[in-house]
Amino acid sequence: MTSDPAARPPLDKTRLAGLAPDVVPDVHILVVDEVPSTNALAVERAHAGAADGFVVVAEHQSQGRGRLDRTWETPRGTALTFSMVLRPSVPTRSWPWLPLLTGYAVDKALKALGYDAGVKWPNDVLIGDRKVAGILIERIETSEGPAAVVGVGLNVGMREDELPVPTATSLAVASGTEPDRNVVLVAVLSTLREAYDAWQAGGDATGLRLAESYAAACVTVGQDVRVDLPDGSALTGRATGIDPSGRLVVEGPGGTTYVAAGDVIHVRAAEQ
Ligand code: BT5
Repeated sequence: MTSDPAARPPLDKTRLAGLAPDVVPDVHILVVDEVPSTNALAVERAHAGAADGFVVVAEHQSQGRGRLDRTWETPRGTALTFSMVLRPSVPTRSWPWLPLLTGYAVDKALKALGYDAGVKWPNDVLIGDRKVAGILIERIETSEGPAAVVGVGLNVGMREDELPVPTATSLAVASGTEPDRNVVLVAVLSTLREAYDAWQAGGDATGLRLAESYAAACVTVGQDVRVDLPDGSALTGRATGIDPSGRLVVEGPGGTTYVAAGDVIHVRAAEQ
């Protein structure tokens, strides 16, 4: 593993800007050195007319955002922090699938690269029981219609002592080797684009198919969980599946509850 952070190879602007369409179709990648948040920049660009597939990736974020005003922290050069503008043609009622679709694609790309990853509903990607990637989706109205900004933070090269929280891990910590961020980015973007195109093309059956594939990759299904809800209450029970709308199905003492991703503060494995 690289011991000197300054020696970490930078993102390859030329290579990423010039990716051939057969490597990753329909993306245009902008590499920036430092921004407060790639999501904020992508939102700005979407308002200014950026097309579906515009991606901004930063060497460093100074104010990376998590969900619900939480923060996302990664030391310079150790992570992939990027956001993609999407302008889906599917009805907006299907858009709640976007965070799950993204988590599914990141998980699939990591598995293909040899990591033992899994998705935690709704949109965290884990290795073991530690978080390697987080996803933040923002939906906005632009003069060209509704758009979504899909933000992904993926811990790549951090050493154990560089991880921001004890619940985090990185690809380097998980495998003992620091992979090339350019290779990982291309793998994630191509898997994401493929999943997105299949979702857009799939019509009404897509939710069902996606629910099955997602459930198979999802470590939450089959676990006893505690779901913290915005009103301060908590739901406990066994997570038994994902419904065709992407909701988590929880069988509890009071019966079956369908939990939408937007309605949760935290999902945790229930204490035994
Ligand atoms: C997320 O929020 O997991 C969404 C993270 C999205 C980050 C990307 S980076 C590119 C784009 N631009 C942005 O500004 N954001 C997106 P949430 O589920 O709320 O998790 C946040 C929590 O994860 C924090 O409160 C910490 O406990 C923990 N955390 C912070 N940084 C982390 C990291 N690098 N790895 C793992 N966990 C982290």
